[in-house]
Amino acid sequence: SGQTDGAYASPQDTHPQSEKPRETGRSIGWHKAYIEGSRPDLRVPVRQVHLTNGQSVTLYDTSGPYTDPTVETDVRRGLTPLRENWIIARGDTEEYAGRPVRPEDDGIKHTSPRGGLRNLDAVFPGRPRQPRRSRDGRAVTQLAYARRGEITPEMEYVAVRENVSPEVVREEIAAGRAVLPASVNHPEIEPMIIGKRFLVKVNANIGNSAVTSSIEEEVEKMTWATRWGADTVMDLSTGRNIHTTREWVLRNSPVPIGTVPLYQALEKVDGKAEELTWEIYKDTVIEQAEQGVDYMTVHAGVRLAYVPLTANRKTGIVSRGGSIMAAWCLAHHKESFLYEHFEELCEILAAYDVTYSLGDGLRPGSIADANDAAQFAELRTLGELNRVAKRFHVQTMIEGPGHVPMHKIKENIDLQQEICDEAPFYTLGPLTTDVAPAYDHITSGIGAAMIAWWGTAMLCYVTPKEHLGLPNRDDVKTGVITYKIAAHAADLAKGHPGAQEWDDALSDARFEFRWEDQFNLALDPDTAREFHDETLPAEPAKTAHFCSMCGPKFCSMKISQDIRREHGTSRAEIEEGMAQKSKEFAQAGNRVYLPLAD
Ligand code: IRN
Ligand code: FE2
Repeated sequence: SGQTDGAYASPQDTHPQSEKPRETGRSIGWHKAYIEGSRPDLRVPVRQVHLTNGQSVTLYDTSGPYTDPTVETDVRRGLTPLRENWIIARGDTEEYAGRPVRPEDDGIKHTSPRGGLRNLDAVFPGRPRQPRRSRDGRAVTQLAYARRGEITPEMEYVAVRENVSPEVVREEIAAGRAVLPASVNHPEIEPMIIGKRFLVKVNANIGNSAVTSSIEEEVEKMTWATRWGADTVMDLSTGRNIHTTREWVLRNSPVPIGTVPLYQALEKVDGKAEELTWEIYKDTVIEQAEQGVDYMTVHAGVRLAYVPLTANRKTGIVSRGGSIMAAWCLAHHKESFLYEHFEELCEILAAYDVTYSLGDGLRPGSIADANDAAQFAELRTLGELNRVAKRFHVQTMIEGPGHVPMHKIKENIDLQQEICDEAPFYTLGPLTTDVAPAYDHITSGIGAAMIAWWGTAMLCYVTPKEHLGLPNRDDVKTGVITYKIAAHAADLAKGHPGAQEWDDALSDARFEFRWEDQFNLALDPDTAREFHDETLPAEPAKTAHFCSMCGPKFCSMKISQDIRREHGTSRAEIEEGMAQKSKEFAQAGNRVYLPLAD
């Protein structure tokens, strides 16, 4: 286990003074508390669930200041830049004039009432800020610091969050087995870590299309996703207001933000892939790095020679980024400009501490195409690029599939870990069957749980709208909850220290019929409460000693409680109790379901 440092053994025991639960005045049933680290400006948020039996359970919390009623938040001002002093104190970055954003980058001129800004301003009205970058071109990455043996405040922060020692965090980052995505231009985030020795993380994608969303809706989707437990958010906005939308999302996000710069670069050439150039791409990467994007998907593994390998596939190339790069390679019959300029790209990312998410542009888009030559050829190139990135001290994770049947999943993670020197794997599901459109959060949740158990560090969520349309608010929530289940199931199977405490607390509440505690401990308290109330709406039902599943007479939990109470707990006594219950059951007509009113 990672629990080598006693100081972080238990949040409750170590820092009782900082656990001051506050009323939120909302029905969410938990309170925000903070665990203070070695310095007063290092306060790690946790979710304190207060149980009716006087105990409390401390859970990981991603929701940011929005759930702390003592903090005033205002989307027009943005969040407090928590990390700013840490970044400045390192003395290795400087502010500079930055790159002017041309109106055509943003598309504000084309704003229509339908995709408009609503009541938000066209530009972010919060505090003016200058972008920051490395002072002398050297890497200012958490990887560079970790390799030098430095434990940064960010590393200590995630150590408290994960209940491990700061040294474990430093070691995992230094070895490239974990990444701590935290751009020098995104001081607002609450640091988090992605790696197989830590809690499995979940990413939620927002902003799939600007046609149907306003800036306001994108900001709201981000806070909504993190409210339910998204550990990172990717802003995949395209179309109009792309720069401004991203600015609003970044300034208000408590979690790291990822993007695919290729999408915006494509906008700049009016969607004509063949007109893309390295210069346009590079310019876009710098623009986004100056804004504070923490990690970027780069499809540099789609090489010219691999494109023909997809010719006989059932579903060809399904990755958006992958198809753009394949189209470019074919149009010019040249090697990918991302592959050719990869070292230069590393220098840029190192100067802002932007983390690579090496894209899987050739991931399978159907069960038939899983684990084929194209997919694994690209993976081998990602392994090569991972080593190049590490030479430049750029933190790197590797993206993975896709659509993969269960029996072919393990090969994916094993191969990735081997080829990519154990760099964090970040997968999209995988979907374990193609036959359930409208339920692909489930087809993929199955694959996600399996691949996470075997060592995948972060799961990219899939919503019920996958393959069908754009996710709305409910879909985002369903996607996040589904993936939190997969991630937590994997944490349990991996024996992550402390993971089972949550299950144990909920099981106790269930066994003791503490309904309110069950709801409040649930991943989705609202739906749990709602379902319960559908069948037993009356208030006393929540304390009644049975649930609606078996009815008052034959609740299994009630029966075993009765046995314990009436007969003690020795084996002979239990058997006797069971025999007694069997007789009662027969006398009542051997019916499992009895009418409630009798
Ligand atoms: C994650 C793993 N494999 C792909 N992803 C996500 O898919 C990635 O992080 C990003 O959010 C999106 C990129 O899709 P395309 O451009 O590869 O289709
Ligand atoms: Fe798909």
